[in-house]
Amino acid sequence: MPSPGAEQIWLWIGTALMAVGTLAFIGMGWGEEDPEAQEYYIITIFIPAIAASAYFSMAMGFGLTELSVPWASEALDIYWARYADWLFTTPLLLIDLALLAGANRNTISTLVGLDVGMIVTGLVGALVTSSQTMRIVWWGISCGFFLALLYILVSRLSAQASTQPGSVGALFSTLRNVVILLWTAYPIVWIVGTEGLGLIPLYWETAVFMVLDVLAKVGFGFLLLRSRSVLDQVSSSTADATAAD
Ligand code: RET
Repeated sequence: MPSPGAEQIWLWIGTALMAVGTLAFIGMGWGEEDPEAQEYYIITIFIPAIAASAYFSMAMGFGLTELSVPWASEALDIYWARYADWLFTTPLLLIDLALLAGANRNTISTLVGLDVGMIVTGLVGALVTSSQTMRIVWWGISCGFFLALLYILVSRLSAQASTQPGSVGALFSTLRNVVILLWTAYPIVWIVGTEGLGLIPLYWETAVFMVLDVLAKVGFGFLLLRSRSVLDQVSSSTADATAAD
């Protein structure tokens, strides 16, 4: 098993911050009795909990593989555990947003399907060793899924959110914008980092991914869960909608 290099420090910091985020969200949800609001806590607690495990595995060198590639003399260090983390956590983040928007099952399935497509094709890109061009082709395919996902976020999901009460709609818009901004950084870091063109070294790439992951998971979760009164409104509006059915 390859062992991590100097970038390990960022992986340990990531493990610690994700663990603190998990405990903080558990604390924030303690005593919540409303099952509709509990749903947000359950989803949002799992996000940093999964990431903490993934970061721990990467810090231990378990989530790391070394690929020998024909175009470079040195082996390529690939942290595949990132993709295992993202495969579960990015759909959970989208489900949080979709619940806030009051989205229907079809919209949720479309978002999750596109997201899984994005992560799995990104993983293929990270593992391909035939040529650097092929890696970039897979990056392009993954970006295609990502663009379709962004389109659904700004079109259908936003339209559905506009039917929610004012403060719920406002919280949705904030979180949607946070997602669009932070998530767009990932394909950029990937392509300039060691997976793609190798313009930035693994040490800095690991640092940037760690900061992005903490903001996109713990930052997002704080914005969502601190608004307990807003979450209560979503639940009452969902209850009204159910009653009206
Ligand atoms: C990859 C591969 C290259 C193309 C694209 C990617 C997108 C990744 C994204 C990841 C988001 C992760 C989050 C994690 C934790 O909170 C897979 C890098 C488009 C958008 C939000």
